[in-house]
Amino acid sequence: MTGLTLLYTDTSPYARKVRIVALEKGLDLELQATPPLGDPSNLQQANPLGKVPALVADGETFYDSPVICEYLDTLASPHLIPAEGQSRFRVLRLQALVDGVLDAAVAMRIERMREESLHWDVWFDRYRRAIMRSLDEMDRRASDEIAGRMDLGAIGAAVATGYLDFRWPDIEWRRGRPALSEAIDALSVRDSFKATLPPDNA
Ligand SMILES: N[C@@H](CCC(=O)N[C@@H](CS)C(=O)NCC(=O)O)C(=O)O
Repeated sequence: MTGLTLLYTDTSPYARKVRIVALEKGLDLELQATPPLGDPSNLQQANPLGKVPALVADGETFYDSPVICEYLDTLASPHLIPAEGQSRFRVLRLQALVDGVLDAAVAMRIERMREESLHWDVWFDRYRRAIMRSLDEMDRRASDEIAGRMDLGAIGAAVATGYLDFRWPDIEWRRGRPALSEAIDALSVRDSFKATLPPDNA
């Protein structure tokens, strides 16, 4: 296999998901720190959307994080996305839910980076409500789809809640969600999760 280079930042939760997948599978990723907001040309060449993560592999580039994870899953065991059947679509559905939580949490952050007179509470509150409903759904699904599992859905759930701890601790995602909280605690002791935590000071 040729080299795998990941354009990433250490604060991007989408990139963290990819890095955890690679670590769990024992795949060696060359990490290339590429802050997207500086519009670096190598990132725009790899991904015209100008977003991280982007993977350069085998003379091809891949984006976005679900596609990169699916690609990595073909390269080595253990497989983190079931090949077929209902279990495959449960994992992909959970990934869609938790990536949606990330999309809303990132959008809330962008919204609050605007100067105060431009804050738009209607959208901010809408994103926040979507996150709350999705966390409730994750809690309902936790015992069947997260607890004791090592697949892309469970990884994504841990990454999404980790990002809320990092950027939006006031959401208190654990409050009233004991099943989700317990399932995430059990996953978080793994080396792959500990090695990819966002920096303290970002
Ligand atoms: N759906 C994408 C989302 C990637 C994304 O939004 N990345 C952010 C960093 S966390 C980014 O690069 N933002 C720069 C921009 O939007 O221009 C994925 O799953 O990879």
